[in-house]
Amino acid sequence: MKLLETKIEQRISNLCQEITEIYAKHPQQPIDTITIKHVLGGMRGMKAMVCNTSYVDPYEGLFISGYSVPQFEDKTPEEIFFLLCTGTFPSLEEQQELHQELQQRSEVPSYIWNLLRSMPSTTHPMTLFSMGILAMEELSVFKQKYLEGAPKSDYWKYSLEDALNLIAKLPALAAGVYKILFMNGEFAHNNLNLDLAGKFTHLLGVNNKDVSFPDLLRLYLVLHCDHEGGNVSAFTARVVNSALSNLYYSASAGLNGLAGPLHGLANQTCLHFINSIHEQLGLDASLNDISSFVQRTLNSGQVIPGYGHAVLRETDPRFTSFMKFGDAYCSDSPYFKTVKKLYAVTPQILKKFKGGKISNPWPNVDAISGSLLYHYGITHFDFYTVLFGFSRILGFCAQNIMARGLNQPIIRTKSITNEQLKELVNK
Ligand code: NMX
Ligand code: MLT
Repeated sequence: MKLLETKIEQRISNLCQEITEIYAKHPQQPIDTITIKHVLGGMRGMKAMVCNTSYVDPYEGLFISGYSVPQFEDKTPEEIFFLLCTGTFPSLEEQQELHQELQQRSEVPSYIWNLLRSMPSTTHPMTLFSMGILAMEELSVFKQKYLEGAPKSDYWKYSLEDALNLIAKLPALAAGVYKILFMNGEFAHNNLNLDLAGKFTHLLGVNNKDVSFPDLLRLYLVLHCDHEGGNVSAFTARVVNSALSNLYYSASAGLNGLAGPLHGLANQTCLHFINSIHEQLGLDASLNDISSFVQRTLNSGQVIPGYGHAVLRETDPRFTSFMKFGDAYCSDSPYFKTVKKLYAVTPQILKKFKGGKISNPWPNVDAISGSLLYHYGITHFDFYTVLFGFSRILGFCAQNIMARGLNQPIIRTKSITNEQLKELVNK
């Protein structure tokens, strides 16, 4: 892992130098004014942490080290992990080294399978996925080295070790969850010399020989990898890791946040939503009928899954990227067609709903991703968030390697009581 480690070391050194200078000269420079609206409104938009792996622009969406979605959508998850960690795409030699490292670390311990198989068959796939990762905490190199008294300056190296061990096991773990819950529970060989997405496609065992299927899974794992530091799952993973809880604890915690319907679970909810449209209006519903369906859903007090965002104020470029893929390979799919019809009518309805109180009427990544998976035969909707989580672990790992490298302290904010708020406003 020498090449990757050297690049990360250089990046950490550069970032540390920048931060040290900024901090030395401007420790009291205000970044934001914290208002009551921030404190009561989920801290929306409040700039409160540094994250160098990626950035989300409200109108242009995700950037990884300056690269926009169309500039990295054709890469592999391995290249993206390298980019998140180092700020540069890997050379061929660096790619080969990373591939070898992941290849050697891919075996999931057998006790994990026993644990997951012992759970009720009705357990949600995200629960099994998160449990599997948590239960591998036993393997943490960081934990061991910390107990042995490793110096702080080396923490990031042991986080990198944990990250590679964890990421290497994700194809087998995620596919294992799928097989235990939805198939006969028999596993394929895990020692194939394939990239993460290729291995995952093979292990999943979905009977689909379409050559574009691994490409979809590759794209899926690339597009969900990171979304800066403040989203629920990444932030949770950061908070947990800041206590020096190792990456297994931190990734498992992050996944538990991703499992909420306002966050990653929205991809599952979207497919239920489309199914309801198909059940009630048929596969060929008109735009008018779909508009009325959306309006009825809003009137009944429910959210339209896959629409809206805490930061974005335009169509999510990850949605657009999937749309291009769907147009190329899935144009006959009834699910994909309904996604497009929803896109044609929903933003205009959301703009007008309750006097325009919805900040972003445009679709996010979850509005479309599941319709493509369904087309290729992954028809168990409740598995979709596991795929999101698999990808997002790349971001959790990169963010926390960086946080340890920059020696970021334990995260601990300050809360305030109603009494104190009253005192403040009555002053
Ligand atoms: N459908 C109906 N109402 C909505 C929607 C929507 N898609 N989006 C926002 N609102 C409502 C929201 O519930 C809130 O209502 P109230 O004041 O009654 O509580 C109001 O509009 C203002 O919220 P916003 O400021 O627009 O959004 P916020 O930043 O609080 O929340 C989401 C962002 C993403 C949680 C919200 O847009 C939502 O619930 N969307 C649907 C679920 C979804 O697609 N989540 C996935 C997000 C992406 N991801 O992958 O994680
Ligand atoms: C994400 O990818 O994490 C979601 O779009 C949610 C967010 O950024 O808040």
